[in-house]
Amino acid sequence: MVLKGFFVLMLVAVVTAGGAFMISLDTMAASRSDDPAPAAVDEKAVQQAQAHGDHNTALPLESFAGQVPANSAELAKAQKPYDATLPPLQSGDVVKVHMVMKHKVVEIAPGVKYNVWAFDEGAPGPIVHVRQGQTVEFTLTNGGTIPHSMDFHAARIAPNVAFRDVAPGESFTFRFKANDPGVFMYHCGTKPVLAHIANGMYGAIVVQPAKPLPTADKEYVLVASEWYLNGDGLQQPASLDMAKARAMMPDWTTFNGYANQYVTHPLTAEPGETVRFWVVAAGPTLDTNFHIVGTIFDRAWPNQDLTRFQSGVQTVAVPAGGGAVFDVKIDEPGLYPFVSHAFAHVDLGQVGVLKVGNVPGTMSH
Ligand SMILES: [Cu+2]
Repeated sequence: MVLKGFFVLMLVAVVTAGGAFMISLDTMAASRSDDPAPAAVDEKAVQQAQAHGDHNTALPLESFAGQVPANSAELAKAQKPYDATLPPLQSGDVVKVHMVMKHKVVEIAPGVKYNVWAFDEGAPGPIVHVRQGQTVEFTLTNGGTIPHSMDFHAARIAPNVAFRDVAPGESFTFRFKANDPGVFMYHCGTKPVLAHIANGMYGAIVVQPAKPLPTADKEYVLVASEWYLNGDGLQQPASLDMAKARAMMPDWTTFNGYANQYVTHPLTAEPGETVRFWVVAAGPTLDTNFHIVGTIFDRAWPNQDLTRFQSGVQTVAVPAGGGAVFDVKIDEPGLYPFVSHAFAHVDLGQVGVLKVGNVPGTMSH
């Protein structure tokens, strides 16, 4: 079925004491049938450009940003969101973690399917949670058709040994002691890494410091990432468009792999509770500029240096491949969007809501 100039307007209205703050998430799908025919290719110019290494010849690249089916609101409601809750710690000196690399089709936005390379069930992979000083015994089973690997940023270990490629059908185990606290990215490090991360091979490991942080009532893990599609993913699953990945032109950007999922299914807290966000920017290339609308971070640990925090901070850049930790204590009930304040990311889906208290109304109008 062909989309005919389909237009979805999601409005996130947050009523504050001072008035109304409104985020408009315009997801506008161009009419595919109305697309103009591609311009004739100047073969000679292409050859000349290629000879001189000019990759811009292939531009402009086609964007599928915001293209969702007519029943997208229904699909968003039916979606089971990625559980952002920090899982409990395990006891013992050794924590065993086993992940199976799988080829899967997952949804990355309502009705938008993608051929993901997944650690376990999807992208991001499972949240790993250990205490500083515990040993992680990690096993990767490659259920795919090409080599894959695992790179834990929380490890100090020879990567040529531990992060080596694992052949299809094989399993490989390595151990490291989680001596450095923080929230760290993990990812497949097989070449080309851009493709393996862009296809969904990433996740977060939280290493709780031996000296505990101030108490938090709720703890959530957010992995920011972007998706580069070779099709709209509506009729058949999209796959990676490497040219768009190199050009850093994502179609969707997400928290925990699915556009706007915590707008439809907000994270929750009670008024006066301290909420901790453990944030990783998986990229593969873009940073996330973490900000919560309507509040200010009581504590921010940029670059997940847990030895010192900053207070009264509005926005903190989390670099691709990096992490940061944030505490907020919100007293006034309401709907508080969390975003990457590089606002193209919000338009492409990297936005969620922290719902504080039992507030009336919904987020979508
Ligand atoms: Cu891989």
